[in-house]
Amino acid sequence: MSNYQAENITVLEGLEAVRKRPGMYIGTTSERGLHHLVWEIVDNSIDEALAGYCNKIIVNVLPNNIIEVIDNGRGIPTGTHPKYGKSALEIVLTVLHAGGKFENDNYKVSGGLHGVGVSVVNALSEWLEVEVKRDGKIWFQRYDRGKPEEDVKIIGEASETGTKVTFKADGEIFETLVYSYETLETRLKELAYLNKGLRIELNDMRKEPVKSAELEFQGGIIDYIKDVEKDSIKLIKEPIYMSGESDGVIFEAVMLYNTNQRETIYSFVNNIHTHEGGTHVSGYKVALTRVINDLGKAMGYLKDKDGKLQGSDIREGLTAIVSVKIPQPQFEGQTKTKLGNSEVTGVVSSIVGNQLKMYLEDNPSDMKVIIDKVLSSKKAREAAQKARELVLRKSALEVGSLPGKLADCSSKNPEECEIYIVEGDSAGGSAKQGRDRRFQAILPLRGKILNVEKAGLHKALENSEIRSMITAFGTGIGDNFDISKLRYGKIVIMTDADVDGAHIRTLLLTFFYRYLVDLLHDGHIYIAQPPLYKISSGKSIQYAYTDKQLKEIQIKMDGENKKYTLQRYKGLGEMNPEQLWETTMDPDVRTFYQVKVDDAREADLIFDKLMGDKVEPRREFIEAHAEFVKNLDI
Ligand code: 28F
Repeated sequence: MSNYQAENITVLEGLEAVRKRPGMYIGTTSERGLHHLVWEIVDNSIDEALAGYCNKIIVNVLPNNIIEVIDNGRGIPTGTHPKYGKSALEIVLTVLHAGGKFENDNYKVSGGLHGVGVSVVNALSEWLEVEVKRDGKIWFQRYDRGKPEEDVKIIGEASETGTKVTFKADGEIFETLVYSYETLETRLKELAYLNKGLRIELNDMRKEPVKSAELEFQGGIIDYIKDVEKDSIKLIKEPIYMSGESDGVIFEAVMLYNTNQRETIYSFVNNIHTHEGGTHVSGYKVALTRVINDLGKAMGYLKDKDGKLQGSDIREGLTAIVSVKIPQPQFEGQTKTKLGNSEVTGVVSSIVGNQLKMYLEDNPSDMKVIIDKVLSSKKAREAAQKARELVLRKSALEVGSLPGKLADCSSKNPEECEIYIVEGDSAGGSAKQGRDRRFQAILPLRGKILNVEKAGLHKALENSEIRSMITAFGTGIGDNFDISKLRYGKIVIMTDADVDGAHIRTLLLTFFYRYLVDLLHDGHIYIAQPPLYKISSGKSIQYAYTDKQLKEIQIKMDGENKKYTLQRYKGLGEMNPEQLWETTMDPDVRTFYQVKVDDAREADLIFDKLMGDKVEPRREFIEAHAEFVKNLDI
């Protein structure tokens, strides 16, 4: 049997193999598989572009869903192939994987099936025609289900070069023969972004008027990231672009920061979207983390107390596109979209390490913005972590102890239970002794709780008083807040009636408003009203809760010519437990003020004015309220 016949049998067996098990070559025979036919052909043109010989590709969808792809590359070689004694063109179109680009080391791209070659498309087409302009001639061949109708022949002359492939997918193989314009445009647009300067035209000629897209991006992936991020709020004015080549790896990447919390990294190898990432992405991440940490310190934006910033914090709000082109990509992962080549990690991390460092040194304002964003991400993460721990610890504590300072009540029914937040140990002591321990719990606070105004949740959670309260309440905080876990129906703020007491109360209301606002919404927060004065005359003791009440009592006393002594309560600690109970805690006698959300909001606004950063509003507020100041803390 001659070499020629042997080759023919190989070709026939190859085409039969493809037609028998198309899924082995193009994944499915559904709409996705149908579009893979186009990607295989287009990828060969892209290869020509990558090799530097093609800068224009046209994709036409003709009536009856015939696809036509035209490029202005060198044209598939047509000379007699030394091994097969036939035109190289026929070999490329009929021998499996003879697309040849597998062998030599230019950059085989592919539509995601890693370049099974145009011969597969040929085998799966009812018919296919190829037209090559090369060496001043136009070469032509037509195939039926992959089998040449006749030898390659010259059908004309041409001065330019290029390849045109026209084909009709085989209705015997595919579930559908209808192409989606959107699917074609989306992928062709991505290819145009990934191959800057390449012009790709798409024309849908299946019906009038023709629908077309002209896809060409001189900015390449810079244009890509601007399009992807067109609706987001950017933190840095321009995307950061890096590129380089070494050890046969062509690399480029572009990145920007926006105000959201997501990390978005699109990565590609030879234009294949590596959804599962791989060594090119890890190389990029390693370098990014190193540069932000090292440069952050060197430029004085990071203090030692900030510690080493974690990659995940650094990548919050980051969008990046990483694209490498390598001759022999090894794909791994579930869907074969993870790059495995280990040599790529080092190449990418050194290019990014150098170029990102240079860029940020030249743009310190960008560096500052990035560091600020990363630090706030870090703090938010830590706060969330602490809040989770609180909840965990609380549930752990559930079995045993709650905050040491808490004198809990015996009832476990939140409806009837109330917790008093009391300022200072002396008042705390009287409250513990004076209370009804069946339904009244006492949590003494030592000194001022944190000024949560400027601190933020992470800082607030570092404050033990605040942590005690959250643990005692049982609801958790932040993302973990769950009001159904509240352990008390009433949370009662019981502070002294002096300036300090008012300050503590404002701090507490601000904290509740900022971090536990649902407790306010649901009406769980109260303010105890201890008496301001004790009027004693002989055995009888009366209490006045307001100046007005005092006046009325005094007028009455005077009217009856009674001698009386008057005591102004400066602090709760001046009352003994019985007095505290009968004036302030006994449900039958006491007056509580139930806090509304706007009270707390008012407190928050006042707090912001008095304790926030802006000086002007504070001055205005004090001047406006000076006349009401009775006992100003000097
Ligand atoms: C519409 C589809 O398929 N374009 C292609 C070329 C160019 C060459 C090539 C293709 C080398 C020897 C295996 C030309 N001159 N468009 C396309 N353009 N294949 S496919 O070579 C094939 C390999 O056989 C080409 C010099 N080197 C390569």
